Amino acid sequence: MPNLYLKKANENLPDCITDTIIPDTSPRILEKGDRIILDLKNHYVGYFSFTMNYVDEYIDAPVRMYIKFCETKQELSDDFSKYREGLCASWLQEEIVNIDFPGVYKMPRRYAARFIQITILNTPKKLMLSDFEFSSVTSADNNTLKNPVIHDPELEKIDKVAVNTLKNCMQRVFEDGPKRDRRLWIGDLRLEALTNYYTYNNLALVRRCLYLFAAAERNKSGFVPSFIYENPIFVSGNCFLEDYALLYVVSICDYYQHTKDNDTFTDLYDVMKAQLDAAHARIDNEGIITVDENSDVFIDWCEGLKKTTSMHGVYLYTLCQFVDILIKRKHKDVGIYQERLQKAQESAKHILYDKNKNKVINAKDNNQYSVHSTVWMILGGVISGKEAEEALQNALESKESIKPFTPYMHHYVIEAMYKLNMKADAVQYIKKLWGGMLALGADTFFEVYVPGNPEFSPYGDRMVNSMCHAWSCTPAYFIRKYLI
Ligand code: RAM
Repeated sequence: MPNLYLKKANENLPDCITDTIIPDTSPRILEKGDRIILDLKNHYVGYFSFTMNYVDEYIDAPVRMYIKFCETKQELSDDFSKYREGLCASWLQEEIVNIDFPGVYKMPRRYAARFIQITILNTPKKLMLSDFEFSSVTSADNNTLKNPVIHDPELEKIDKVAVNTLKNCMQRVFEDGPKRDRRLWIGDLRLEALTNYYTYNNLALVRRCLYLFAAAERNKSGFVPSFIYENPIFVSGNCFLEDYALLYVVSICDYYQHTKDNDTFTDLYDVMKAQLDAAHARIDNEGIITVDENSDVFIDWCEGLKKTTSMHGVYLYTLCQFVDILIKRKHKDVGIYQERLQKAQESAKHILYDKNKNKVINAKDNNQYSVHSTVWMILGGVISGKEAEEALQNALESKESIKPFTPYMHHYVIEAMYKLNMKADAVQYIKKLWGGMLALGADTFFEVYVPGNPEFSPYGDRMVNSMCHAWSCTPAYFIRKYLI
């Protein structure tokens, strides 16, 4: 079967749509030590080429250049040689190229950039650079992009940048970041696909990504890997985040709700079931999912975050969507999953939530108080209405609670707000977070943005952060779904 999944995934490779950007029309005469900066005027993903020629005399030695591709202005002044290695330094987009002869020079690699900086490291003679071209690539087709009227000017700007973020991550798959990691991650896919339904509506791309995960090698428990590679060959990822495995099921449910594509749902049914059954096997004798040294769970990039409550919430959230579809389809398995959902919700009410304090706090997570636990209990249907609204407000305002870090987790905070009909709070939250990135001049939204701490990186050095990151594109989804 996995091969069949792969065959289906590769039936229609996405069309690659290209656009040519000419950052500068004037030729530049340069000597050793000179530096120029080209501004593409927006963030793009693609391929760069230019022409090199001699000026007075033929250049009788190779010309050596240092070329740096920068997603933001700040990167132009970053010294990549000072990078404190957390992730591999080769993610930094820099090249030393040696050009032997005059003519057109096409750089073979794909880059994600707004700015291109060229430094002439060595040349015996003057040279001329001209015909700069950046061929941008994406599988997002502007002809299918919905262009709704957004009356609030700040939200309109946020929407535009969010759509640009999505567009640049839409390649052969929904990449997480076109600079880094350039692969298909489940958590990112789920949010990109959601936003895609309200923007480009490229359904073939979503379907392809869903089949790719079905084709992947699962671990002993039956969980799908959290990421895969597919270019030039298919390779399963070696990381098994259990919340991501469940969100894969959610992604199929979202896709089904949006398309009513029965064939895909039926094809992928056993893989979905395997994810839910693997999670069910982790339920302890108190009815709560186990998170321990044998399980890997993401939730957010917060140091020291306890994850049992959130993981249990992700499990409930997934079951809710799954059961909803099984009911609609009058599926024979509905009873099994409905019963599991009810039981797991009941256990959560008793064990994970303190009703007297109206606080999501419990011994399973060493009484740690976090926005994450509160949000996932709301999304999992454990608390609702005014009680939930108050619990969420308190968690967000409390000095003691752990707060979300990534735009990924912020997405789920906002989703919880909309579930509770807290529309004004949701808009304020979007403006504070994504508006904050806009104020920094964002052309695309970042992988991490911590207000007041612009240097923060989960990898130990900001230079390797991805500044166009899929999981940050969802304001376009919220704005288009709820505010228009
Ligand atoms: C990082 C990336 C990716 C995310 C994983 C969990 O490698 O930011 O987008 O999904 O973490």
